[in-house]
Amino acid sequence: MGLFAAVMTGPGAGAIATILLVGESAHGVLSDIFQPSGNRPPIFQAGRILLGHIVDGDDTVDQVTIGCEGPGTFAIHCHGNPLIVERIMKLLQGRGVELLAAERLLARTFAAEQPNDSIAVEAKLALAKVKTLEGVRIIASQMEGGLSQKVRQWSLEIDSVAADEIARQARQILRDSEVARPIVSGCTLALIGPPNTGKSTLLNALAGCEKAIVTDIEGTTRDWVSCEILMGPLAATVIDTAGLDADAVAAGRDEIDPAAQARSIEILHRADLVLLVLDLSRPEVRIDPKLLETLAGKRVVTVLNKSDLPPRLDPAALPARLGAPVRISARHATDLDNLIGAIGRTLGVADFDPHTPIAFTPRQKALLERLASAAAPSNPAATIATLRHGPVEG
Ligand SMILES: Nc1nc2c(ncn2[C@@H]2O[C@H](COP(=O)(O)OP(=O)(O)OP(=O)(O)O)[C@@H](O)[C@H]2O)c(=O)[nH]1
Ligand SMILES: [Mg+2]
Repeated sequence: MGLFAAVMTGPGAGAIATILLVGESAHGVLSDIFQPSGNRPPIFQAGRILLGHIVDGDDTVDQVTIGCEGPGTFAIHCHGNPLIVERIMKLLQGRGVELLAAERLLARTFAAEQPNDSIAVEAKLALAKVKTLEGVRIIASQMEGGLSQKVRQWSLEIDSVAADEIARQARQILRDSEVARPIVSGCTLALIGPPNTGKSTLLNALAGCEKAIVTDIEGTTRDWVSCEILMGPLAATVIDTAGLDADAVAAGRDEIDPAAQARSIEILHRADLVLLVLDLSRPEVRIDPKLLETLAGKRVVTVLNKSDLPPRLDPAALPARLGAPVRISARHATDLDNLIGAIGRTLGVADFDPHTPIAFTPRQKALLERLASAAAPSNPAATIATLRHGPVEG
């Protein structure tokens, strides 16, 4: 193994920054550029923390602490000014250290620690990017159990289990991965509906701040506004869109911008789930039949807003395919928990068992798709071995 370093802390200024230096001869490099406090020679022994200065010849670069994390692994904690960090990195580079992105260095070190379990390595790398605490639980459980355990089991039983059975299990894992995706990586929810039903008010209520402009004028929202919101176990990017009003567009009414409406439809297509927001206080339902067709292939939660006003809409008059609606008052933030519960149920994330095997990287997904495919080779052993030991993309 060579000598590698990466900045492990995020970009920009901070109180401290951490540079990880890895390699068998890393202590030799440090002996060159690190002057310990107290003028005693440093002992680079695993478990020790050293205080001193990084020096460039006679020039002092910064006061640092160095954590000796293991043989050949050192965490240099310096001050978080990016100029200081860059200078230390250049000093290391000048001594033959290869500079890497943090993720690549971690991928290498994790793979060296666990050369026989690529899934565990991928889980360690993925943990830094998971969007929710529930998602952390799911990914952490894949290291020993979950997908890692399932692939170990397949390797052991490869001679006694039919390829068809492995294909069936792989298809189930891919389905479960889709259910877990909103918890692990987040999902997109689109607020769609006729003008003035309270879509922007609902975005603000869910976000807990005034993200979108609210007025009683139809067509207030023209461009979309989005906000990242944690909702129970899932992380959602909620997108508020311009109200959809086909009649107004057909009549050329100026307040409803056709371009804004086209964008709303585009967002609807891309969303994992649509919140169809209707006004409970108005007798008529202004849903364009074309919109209903578009919604047919989507997961939809119908929201009857303005429940604080006398109800004038008959829910029985709603098209059956819209399912059971949820009543809320976005203005008063009433019954939002019911709405979040309905979203969770529609996405299937409520009560997701964190130990369920899931694919959480494109590499795993591609290999599982190969196992799941009807055209898979009759002996899936090679694909299973690649899942278990194949190179990790860092
Ligand atoms: N009484 C009551 N009024 C509400 C509620 N939610 C929204 N409103 C009002 O309804 C009007 C329209 O609200 P918006 O949030 O701008 O509606 P919108 O669907 O975003 O409208 P467009 O952007 O034009 O499509 C405003 O006057 C809001 O204050 C509610 O729960 N109860
Ligand atoms: Mg709006």
